[in-house]
Amino acid sequence: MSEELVNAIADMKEAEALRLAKEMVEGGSDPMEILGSAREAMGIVGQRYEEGSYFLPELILSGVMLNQIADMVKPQLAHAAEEEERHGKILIGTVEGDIHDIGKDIVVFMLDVNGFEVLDLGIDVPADKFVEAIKDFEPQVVGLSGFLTLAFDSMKDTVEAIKNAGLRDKVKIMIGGGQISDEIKKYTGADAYGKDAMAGVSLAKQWVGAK
Ligand code: B12
Repeated sequence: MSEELVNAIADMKEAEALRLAKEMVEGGSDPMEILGSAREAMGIVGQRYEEGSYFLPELILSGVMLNQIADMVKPQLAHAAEEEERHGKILIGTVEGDIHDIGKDIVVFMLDVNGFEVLDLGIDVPADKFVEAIKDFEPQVVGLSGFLTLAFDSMKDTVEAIKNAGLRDKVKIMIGGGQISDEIKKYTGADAYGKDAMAGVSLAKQWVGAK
C-alpha cells in the first residue's frame, strides 16, 4: 500500500492523489495495489463521516477521486482479458434505494477482465427489474450490490422476487458491498457473500465451472 496515496485521498488532496496515482501507474506499480490504497482511504473517509468531521461533500469528492483512479488503472488490468473466451453470464446491479456504485463498478470490471459476459443494470434497481432481466439475459449468476443498511431488505426482497418468479434454481446469487457479511447472506437468502471483487470472481468461476 502507498501510505502517501492513502493519506492524499483521505485528506481530500485531489490533485496530489491523482498525481501520485499517475506516477504509480507509469512507474509500473501493481494496479491492484493502487486500488487497494484507494479502498483503504475510502474506509478512512467513511470513518471521518461517521465521526462527524466529514460531511456529504467529502463523500462525493472521495467518490470522484476513486473513479478517476480506477479509470487510470483499468487499461493496465484490461490487457489480460482481450481475446479470451467468455466463461458465462452475470447479471449485476445495486439494489433498490441504494445509489452506491463505485464498489459494484470494480466488481463489474474485474468480472469482465476475468472473462465473463456482464450485464450491469446500474443503481437503485427494483426487484422486478432483476426478474425481467434474468428472463431475457439468462445469466448463471446474479450479483446484488449495496452499501446502505436499507439494502439488506432490498436484497432480501430481490431474492424473494426471483424465487416467486420460479427462477431461483436457475441462478446462483452473490451479494456484496460495504456492510454486507455472512449474517446478511443468511438474512437475504442469497447463496454467497463476496467481500471484494476478486471474491466475486472466484465465486462466479466456481459456479460456472471455469478455471
Ligand atoms: C463514496 C460514498 C458515497 C458516494 C457514492 C458515490 C458512488 N457513485 O458510489 C455518495 C456521496 C453519493 C454517497 C451517498 C450516500 N451515502 Co455513502 N458512502 C460512500 C463511502 C465513503 C465509500 C463507499 C465506496 O464507494 N467505497 C469504495 C468501494 C471500493 O468499497 P468496497 O467495499 O471496498 O467495495 C468492494 C466490496 O464492497 C465488494 N462489492 C461491492 N459490491 C459487490 C457486489 C457483489 C456481488 C460482490 C461479490 C462484491 C461486491 O467489491 C468491491 C470492490 O472490491 C462509504 C463509506 C465506506 N467506508 O464504505 C459511505 C457510506 C456507504 N454512505 C453512507 C451514507 C449514510 C450515505 C447517504 C445516505 C448520505 C446522505 N445523507 O445522503 C447517501 C446515500 C444515498 C443512497 N440512496 O444510496 C453510509 C451508510 C450507512 C448505513 N448504515 O447505511 C456510509 C457507510 C458512510 C458512513 N460511515 O456513515 N456515499
